[in-house]
Amino acid sequence: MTTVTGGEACVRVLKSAGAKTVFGLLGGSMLELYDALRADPVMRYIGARDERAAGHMADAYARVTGGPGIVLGAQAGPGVANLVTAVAEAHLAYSPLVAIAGAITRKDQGKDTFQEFDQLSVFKPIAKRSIMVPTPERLPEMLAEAMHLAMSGRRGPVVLHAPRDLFSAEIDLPDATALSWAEPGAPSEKQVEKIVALLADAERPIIFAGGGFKSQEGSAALATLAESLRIPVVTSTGHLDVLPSDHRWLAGQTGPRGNACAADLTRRCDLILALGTRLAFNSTFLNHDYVTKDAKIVHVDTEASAVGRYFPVALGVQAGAAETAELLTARAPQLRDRWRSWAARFDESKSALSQERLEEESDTAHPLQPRRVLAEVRKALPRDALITLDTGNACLQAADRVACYECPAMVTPLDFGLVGFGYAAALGAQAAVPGRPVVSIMGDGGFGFTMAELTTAVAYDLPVIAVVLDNGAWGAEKAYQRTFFDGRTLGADIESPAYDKVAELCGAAGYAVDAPGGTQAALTDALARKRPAVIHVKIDPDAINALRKDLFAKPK
Ligand SMILES: Cc1ncc(C[n+]2csc(CCOP(=O)(O)OP(=O)(O)O)c2C)c(N)n1
Ligand SMILES: [Mg+2]
Repeated sequence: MTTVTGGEACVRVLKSAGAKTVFGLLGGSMLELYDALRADPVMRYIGARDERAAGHMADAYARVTGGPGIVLGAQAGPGVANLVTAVAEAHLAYSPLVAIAGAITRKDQGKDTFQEFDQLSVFKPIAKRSIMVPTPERLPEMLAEAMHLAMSGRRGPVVLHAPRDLFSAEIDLPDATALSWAEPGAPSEKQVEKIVALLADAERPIIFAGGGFKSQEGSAALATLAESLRIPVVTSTGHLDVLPSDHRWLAGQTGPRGNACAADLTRRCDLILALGTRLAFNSTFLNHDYVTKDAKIVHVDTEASAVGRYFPVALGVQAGAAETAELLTARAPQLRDRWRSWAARFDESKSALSQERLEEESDTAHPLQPRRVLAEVRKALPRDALITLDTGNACLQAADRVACYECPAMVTPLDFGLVGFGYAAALGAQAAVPGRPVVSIMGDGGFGFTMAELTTAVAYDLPVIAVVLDNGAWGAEKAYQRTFFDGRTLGADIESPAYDKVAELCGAAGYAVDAPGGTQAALTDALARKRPAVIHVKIDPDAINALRKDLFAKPK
């Protein structure tokens, strides 16, 4: 037992959970915690220019390391309010973000005190839990509980509100014990038998893999299963990295944001082995446009309430994806080779797709087409690169065109679909994997949201390379205006500064590109320099298309 301040206690508890990096923006509500962080030889603090960005950084850090990711909303009131967007994003991404939110000193609470708002309530509907620490003694216990809640079952963000006076109070802290979390369970022998029986009956099976595989071990278990069964794998949106992009059995991302080969499989299969995916809106539109009615579904997820939620299932199993893949692999020899003609059909449609992608590499159109730029990104990046995407039309085109090899290698906004996530996320990811190249693909609008974080990249030596695809518009929304309102637009066109010059002003490297070959050359140069960089690429303003045709359909 030692006597420490509340701030010191927080740092000790964070360390006992294995946290090494904390993100935030300075505020007066937890200065003792900052002082303890400063004094600690192991912990790294990364200070952002906006709490929202700090939250995205911690979210991406959590997704890449396996969590938790810690963000400090160090200023009660406005600083904490700025975390709302980041917490909502983490909520829909099931990301174990833990926000320590400063709150008004206990004796002043409820008096409309300076910077007071009902922050406990604001986060209740958008976080897994929003909890207030009542006394100094409970601060370490409740911080440990916040991380435990974030990491257990279906993961998600937790906001721990701590009144300012708790951080300076002296408390007795028991000796630290390492915190640990439950592993997802394996399916029972009986459940494995049932899956095997359904597979044995199937003629056109596929694996529909999701974020449940998102670790190196998960990816390896999935690869072994696909190779053993010799059946194709489609991935859910944002999780293309669950298999290496050159994997023999990978079709790619399916659904509205996916490719034709993967969509063809989900439309024609007769058995879907859905592992570690919620089969959610972004991957399926929750209807049968992309997922055939005729397929039986085996749905395996760690979260029981996700199983069978949107599509009726032939078999639902609450278990981990990797654990299930490992058990099924053992049964594969008795099954494989019965799907040869199905595999041949897959090979054919995959080689057509590969041919298309190959042609994109030599597209010489002017103005530059996003597909050509993305082909150059694909060619320039080494296998250990990690890519983050944003929301928007250019990133939509990137989602299935970039290549990923070492899982986790892709971080995207997932279902909250927010613009202004990707660059900050890249900084958080870079902090998690300092030795790997991290590239953030952004639209011109999205980069504008977070360009102030260029200074964070420089100050904390985070050598992220941003590739900004500038179509002079809020392209994804402009596409809807143009398509559904006879070409009329309002607020769609934007003019951005030369982001390469902005980068240089901030101390990063800048490149301007408007011709074929330029992106690859700039990226190769930036990778060699190992410092923050922005590649501002002018692309065709007309290379945008409306994703959903049903949105503005007139009722019949
Ligand atoms: C925070 C937020 N604001 C607005 C939107 C609506 N929105 C979706 S895509 C998009 C356009 C993004 O523009 P840009 O980053 O330039 O990418 P582009 O679509 O042009 O490739 C907008 C405004 C959103 N999803 N999130
Ligand atoms: Mg744009």
